[in-house]
Amino acid sequence: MMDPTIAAIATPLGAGGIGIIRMSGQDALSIADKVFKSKSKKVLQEQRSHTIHYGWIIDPDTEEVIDEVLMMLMKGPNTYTREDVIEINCHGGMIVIQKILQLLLKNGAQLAEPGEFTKRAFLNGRIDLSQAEAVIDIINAQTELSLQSSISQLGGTLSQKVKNLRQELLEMIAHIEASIDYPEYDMEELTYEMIQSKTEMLLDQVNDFIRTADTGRMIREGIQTVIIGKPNVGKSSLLNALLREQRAIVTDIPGTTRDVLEEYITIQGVPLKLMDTAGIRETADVVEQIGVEKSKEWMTKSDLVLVMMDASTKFTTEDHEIFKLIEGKRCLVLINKTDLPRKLDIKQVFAYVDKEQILELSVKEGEGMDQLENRLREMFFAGEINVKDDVFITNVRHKDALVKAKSSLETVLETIELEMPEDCLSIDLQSAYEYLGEITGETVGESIIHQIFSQFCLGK
Ligand SMILES: Nc1nc2c(ncn2[C@@H]2O[C@H](COP(=O)(O)OP(=O)(O)OP(=O)(O)O)[C@@H](O)[C@H]2O)c(=O)[nH]1
Ligand SMILES: [Mg+2]
Repeated sequence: MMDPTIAAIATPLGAGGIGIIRMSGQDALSIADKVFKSKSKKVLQEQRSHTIHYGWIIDPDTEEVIDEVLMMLMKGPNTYTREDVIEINCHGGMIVIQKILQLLLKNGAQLAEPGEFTKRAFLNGRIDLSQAEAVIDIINAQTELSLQSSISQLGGTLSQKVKNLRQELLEMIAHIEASIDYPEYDMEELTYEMIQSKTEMLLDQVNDFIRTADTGRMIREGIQTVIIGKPNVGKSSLLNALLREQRAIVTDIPGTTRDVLEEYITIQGVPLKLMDTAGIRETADVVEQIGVEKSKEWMTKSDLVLVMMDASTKFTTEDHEIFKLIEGKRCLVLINKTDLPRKLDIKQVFAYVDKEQILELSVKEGEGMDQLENRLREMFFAGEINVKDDVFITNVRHKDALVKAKSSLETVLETIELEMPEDCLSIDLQSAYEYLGEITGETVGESIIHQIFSQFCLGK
């Protein structure tokens, strides 16, 4: 049985210059012919693929002219879904677009589910699952880097690497199986040492992948950056200055910020998820106390801590507490309010961090802000993030699959250590092979596929 022909609105709802309705399936052209009258009386089904036709959408039952349109005609298999595809470019009004869609549905199309066009591209073998996921990521990309990495994933860079790994596993499994099943054949013997070294090599590659996941997450979600410090040092002022808007409340009353504020910004191409927190101090105020606890909690979860200090006040036990909290975290110390007379003894800061980690600034005067931005860029960009050529694991599902494959490969190595029989090896090699297949979708269940595509928007 063939799949039904599906249709959906592909452009966002609301008024716009142009609206696009998309239709895919074996009846796409014949349905289009029912509702379309070309200026030169052309029959779409007889036209060449990848051509555009001018005319009107007319309800065949009532002869009502609904809109003046351009019809894009694409015959399978060289289309997004590999099926025949029609895209109707009409005027971008809510009512017009809806009316055309309704007309297609009345004439034999079915309303597409979210992501169904891309799902067909996957099921018809044009793209694999990781590429389909890249399509969602491109649509949802919040940062330039995230977009670049998704485009590269759509191009198949990740798929290719995973395929290579799986191919090597498959060859190994086949070799082991063959030597068990047909011992009489004179094959090159696969020794335990050979299996071991090959497995170690594959494990290394899997581990390399897993290691990119942290950077991948930062590319996708932004680098989690928390501003912490004593009350009143200027944390909220810094957030506002970086955002270039008055997002957080700033007053000269210590303890102004009670809750964690979260904002996404891109600084010189570096995506940051920036968090302003409540100033850390001992307090009897219950609300503030909760805020302080939250500050500490976020701090431990962050990729980068910006510790802010006030140059016009002395180093206190609270600062000492804060430096103890951030031990082992990637951090920058920002000494603010350099426009005021200095009371802070910088030597006390040297006790906790290196000189290179300290920046002096005045948020109020805008001094040192450029240096801060350059510094952030250097920290994350020192030529190391090259999303176009390198593969980064940006998807949690992919990371989970890799972690499972890793553990199977580790079991293989343990089995070799214990000198267990060869067929035991093959079981775990097999599961590593299958886990990796989850990334590209070769070994993934219906429900996961359904779940992935349900995250799509309509018409994609
Ligand atoms: N002189 C001077 N004042 C500043 C500077 N940066 C911030 N301030 C002032 O310091 C006071 C506190 O600023 P906030 O940004 O609210 O400080 P905070 O660290 O968020 O304070 P809490 O939310 O209470 O923890 C405000 O009056 C700011 O205008 C600076 O560079 N120089
Ligand atoms: Mg504040």
